[in-house]
Amino acid sequence: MVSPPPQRRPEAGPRLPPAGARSTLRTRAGLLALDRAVVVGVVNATPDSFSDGGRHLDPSRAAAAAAAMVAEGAGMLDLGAESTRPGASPVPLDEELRRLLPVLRAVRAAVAVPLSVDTTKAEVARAAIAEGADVVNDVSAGRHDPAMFASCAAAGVPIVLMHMQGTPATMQAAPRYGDVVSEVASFLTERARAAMAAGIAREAIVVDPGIGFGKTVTHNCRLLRRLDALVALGYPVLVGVSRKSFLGRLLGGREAEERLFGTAAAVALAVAGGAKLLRVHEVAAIHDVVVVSEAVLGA
Ligand code: HH2
Repeated sequence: MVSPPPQRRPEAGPRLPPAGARSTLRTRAGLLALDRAVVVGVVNATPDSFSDGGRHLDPSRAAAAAAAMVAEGAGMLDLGAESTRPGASPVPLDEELRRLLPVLRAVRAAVAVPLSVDTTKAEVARAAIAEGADVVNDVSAGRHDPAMFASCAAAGVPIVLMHMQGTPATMQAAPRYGDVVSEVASFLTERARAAMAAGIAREAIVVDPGIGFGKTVTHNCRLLRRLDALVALGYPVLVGVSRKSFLGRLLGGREAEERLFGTAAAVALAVAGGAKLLRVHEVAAIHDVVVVSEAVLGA
């Protein structure tokens, strides 16, 4: 079992959490402290993810990668078996389970940190929870499968509710908003209410602006700039900027694996804006970014 190295985190000075932020997330693996931002390492059991497709399909390789991410400072890992990249087509239930469960079992045996499962299907969420997943990360915010909220409520696991305009197949065609920040905030408020109406506890809800999901470069930058408006909703905020194409566009067409510095800049600003969970591929580098950002914010 690999646990994060506590000695890599210097003591931060006194810092009040932003208004409305909660400082823990209750998972079956115990309380995940969010007084400091947590790096969430991405383990994609997909052949076609835009940045790490195919790398973690093999369970023993995925477990080794997961253990390495925890040793580098990841406080949580996110496992997914359905690509949500722009233009991706949906994966059938049995194929998603066939890819995910062997990887999840191997990763669960290798690390002690909370594991989230990136899925929009209640049946996949239930199977993953039975195999030791602690959190559900639903990029459809419970809209794809009407049974999702009830499944999470019954199992008592937290859920990440992410904003997306459209579906992965169509979302980048012509994203359009009046005011992207207030529309995303209203959407997340409404989905959180629906989750609570289905029995999910308030302290088991995380919200996410869905960077890159039906958004232009300007929309993504605006959401990062105004993250305070989402933090003010009162739920921990997760942000996934890692290697995303808006960074490539801002950086003259850089490929996914050449977007680390761009990712680092966006993560530092997301932490400054109050993000508590940072979903990333390159854990060691981004852990350093988070530690330094928080030290400056706490000074
Ligand atoms: N981004 C991706 C996938 N899942 N979940 C949340 N909550 N927030 C995100 O921003 C987010 C997410 C896309 O990144 P990646 O996993 O690298 O690609 P793919 O979906 O192709 O597997």
